[in-house]
Amino acid sequence: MAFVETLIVGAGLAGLRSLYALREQGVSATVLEASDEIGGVWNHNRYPGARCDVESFDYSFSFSSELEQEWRWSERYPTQPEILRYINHVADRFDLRRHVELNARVEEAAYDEQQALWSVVTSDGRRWTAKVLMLCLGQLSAPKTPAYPGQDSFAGQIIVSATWPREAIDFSGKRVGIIGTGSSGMQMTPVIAETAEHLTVFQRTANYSLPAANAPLTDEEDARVKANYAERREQIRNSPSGLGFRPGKVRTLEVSADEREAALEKSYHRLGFGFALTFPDILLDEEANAVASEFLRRKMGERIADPALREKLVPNDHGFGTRRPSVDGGYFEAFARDNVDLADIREHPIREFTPEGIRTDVGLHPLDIVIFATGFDAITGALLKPRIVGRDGQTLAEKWADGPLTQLGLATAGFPNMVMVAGPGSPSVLSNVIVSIEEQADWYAAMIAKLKADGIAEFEATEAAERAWTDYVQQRAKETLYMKTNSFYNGGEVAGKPRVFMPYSGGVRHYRLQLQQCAADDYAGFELRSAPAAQQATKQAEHA
Ligand code: NA7
Repeated sequence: MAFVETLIVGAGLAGLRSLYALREQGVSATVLEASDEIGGVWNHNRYPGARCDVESFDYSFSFSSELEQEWRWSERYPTQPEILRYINHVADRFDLRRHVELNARVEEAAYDEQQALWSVVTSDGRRWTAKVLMLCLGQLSAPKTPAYPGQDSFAGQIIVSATWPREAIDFSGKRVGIIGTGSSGMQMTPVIAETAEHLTVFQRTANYSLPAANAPLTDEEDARVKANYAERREQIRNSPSGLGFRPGKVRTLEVSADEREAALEKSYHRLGFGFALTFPDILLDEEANAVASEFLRRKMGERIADPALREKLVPNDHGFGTRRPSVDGGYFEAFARDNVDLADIREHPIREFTPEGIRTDVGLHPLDIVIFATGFDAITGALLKPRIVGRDGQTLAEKWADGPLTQLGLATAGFPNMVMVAGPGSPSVLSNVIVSIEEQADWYAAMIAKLKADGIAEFEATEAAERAWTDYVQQRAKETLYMKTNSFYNGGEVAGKPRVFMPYSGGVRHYRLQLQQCAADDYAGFELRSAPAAQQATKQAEHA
């Protein structure tokens, strides 16, 4: 059984960045990674067209100016293979790999209250003990796949976008079906359409999307950004979602219709996700949101020539941004091809799979390959996959049965010496997640080093603090339109999941200030104990 000061679970961006931060603080750490490769979601989501919809320069680490200067992104929005290369480069460049155990899927982590130690078992029976357990399991990393009647009888191949096989899939001469029209489905559609004999996109909910305006990065642009990278990072850290965009100052309905149109038109072409901040109230006020939504519906409509198809592909059941929109590279245009069809499975649901394909109530779609691009059990799904047992034998799943409870998105009461990165209660999926990861990783590393220096055996979030923060997260969400529709922000993506808003919507800057304040107040909201609570209790009982 190996002992390490901190055990990190997950070798994606969060796990590797946390490992780096801890090492800088002189804290030993090992990362346990279930896969045989590092990279997290960027290792698993290898589907054609997979790409980040945050710009390359900003979807990257800021801790090393040498790294910033030497890495050359090739396009405005990075592809999955390029991000995976970047992650591998970082691991080699900073010698992180030797602290990573691959093929180590954590099955159970249990807290020993007497020793104040986490004991971790992997699926192959290996064991570790650690003082601190750091969960870096991702936000959109526990895939959610449907189970249709007859699915096992399908004679073709079923592929899940989030666990895409390593070997290349040849779509030529194949009849392909994609189920799901979130970012993953929208990204892969135009790419697969190019080679498949026929492609059917099965849509349940139409989604908003903006054109990505992707382009190769020129040497001039590369040099321009690198000359002022620190300034750019500062702007990013101080923007609401860590994307560098500042919200417009004037409210939507305070300007004339012409000015409104001009402002929306300008950001539509230049900003990607920044479109949501054209006016400060687009995600806060229904009237303002209706204006932005109507504008986008019109824009999406202009990309679809066939009126019947337009009616189906343009969303009409929720406001822009209340669910995660997409940034696409030719999704709507793909439907103009002769080999691409839409199947509206809201109107005509999937009844069953047969050996030949998918049957809806209007007939059979003969298929050779079916792709599930059906999303994730978001934010809490991956955290609840291993059995995590805290004090008094309580599991994390039991503790969070009615929704996640966290002090500042950092930790939860009853689970001493356990923290999570970019989890519920933090900006998480509402932010450029790398900004959130770096912020927390450095904060945790400093905290863990300080507690080590001060001889603290145990730190634990208090119930009062986590109740207050969780209520505050809900209250901030109520100031927005995010609870107006079901989404993976609020548990609406999984039947039976508690419907609570999970990420913190107050922005990365405000979140950082809260973290700083917590540390400045001697880790307010945490109990710091020089000896484990259980030992103290035993001693008190002996003295009594
Ligand atoms: P999303 O955005 O959660 O999209 C999942 C899609 O799959 C969405 O259109 C769902 O429709 C659809 N879905 C889910 N379950 C079903 C079933 N049972 N039948 C039919 N359709 C279904 O996940 P993505 O992977 O596309 O995007 C996540 C990415 O966003 C992530 O990789 C980051 O890049 C950011 P619904 O809306 O639920 O009706």
